[in-house]
Amino acid sequence: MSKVTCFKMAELEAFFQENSLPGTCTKSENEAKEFIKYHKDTGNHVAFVTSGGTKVPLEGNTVRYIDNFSIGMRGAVSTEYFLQHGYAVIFLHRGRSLEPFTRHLQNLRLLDILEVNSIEHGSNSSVVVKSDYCPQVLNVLKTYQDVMKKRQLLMLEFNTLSEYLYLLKACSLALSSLGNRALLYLAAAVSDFYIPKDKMPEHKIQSSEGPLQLSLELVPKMMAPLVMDWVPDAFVISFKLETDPSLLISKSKQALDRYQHQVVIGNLLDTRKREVVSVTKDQENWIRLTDKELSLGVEIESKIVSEIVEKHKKFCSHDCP
Ligand code: 9Z3
Repeated sequence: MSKVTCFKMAELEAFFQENSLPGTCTKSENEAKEFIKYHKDTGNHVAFVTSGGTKVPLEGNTVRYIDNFSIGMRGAVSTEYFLQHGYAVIFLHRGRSLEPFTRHLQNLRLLDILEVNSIEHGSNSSVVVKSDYCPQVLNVLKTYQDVMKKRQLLMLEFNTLSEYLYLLKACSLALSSLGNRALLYLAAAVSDFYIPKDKMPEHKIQSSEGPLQLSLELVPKMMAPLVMDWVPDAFVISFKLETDPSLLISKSKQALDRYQHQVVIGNLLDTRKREVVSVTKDQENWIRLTDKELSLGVEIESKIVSEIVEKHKKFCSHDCP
């Protein structure tokens, strides 16, 4: 292990020690371990998809926090396509961001689609979906139940940056037992800045103290330890987000060079739903939706995931000839 990697790991360890975690993280960690063990025994490929933005608290008793734009569409949609390709999926997502399957019902108000079904002369009544909405709900429900019956999907939540980093490490370490059958698809929008616990006020910041000056520290980079130490044999895809088109390719290549993982998917904030660039050590390949595909509702994630699955297959066959 290089000196730089050692240094980055020490930084990350210090971060974990400084930031205490809610008990829900250990529960999620145990669920992930059990899920991975089950799929290790059944011989399945497991995709670990991260999704949504991390929340960075400004106060110990948090009233205010820094957030970002991510709605978790990329991760939720990609999860459905990985499932269709036969992968078992751990979907680590920001609480209340988009989820696979329920995202199709996002435009419906729960209480508007239900009605009470009173049984004549009886005191029992039940709740049913109004007939107008039945086809839409039934379609989603059947696919979801089929996936859950096969134990193909595990949904875990994070809210803060520390929860995300803790679960990223815990799940990665557990996934390493799968060797090259593990695929990590890191689409979450992770903050680069945070306030360390010892520099954070315990209580709500008071406006009576005047204008607020914030000083944020850099979040320790987790890609180096992840690729080199936590899951050295896995197939790893990271995402690079930019707003300046002239930086997209160079920044994506830089990430690939620096961490030596398998794929960087580069995307621009404004065009992320219709084009991305997939960068590997020997090629860069634009993945785009045509106007026709867009109008037909084709999702770019269907193309991204197909390409990734092909690359993962090749990766596995090179490793085990
Ligand atoms: C992405 O680039 C994702 O594609 C988006 C998806 C967050 C743009 P939505 O959730 O958007 O569907 O609304 N994710 C990675 C973003 C990120 O934080 N990347 C870091 C960077 O660019 C590397 S970890 O430096």
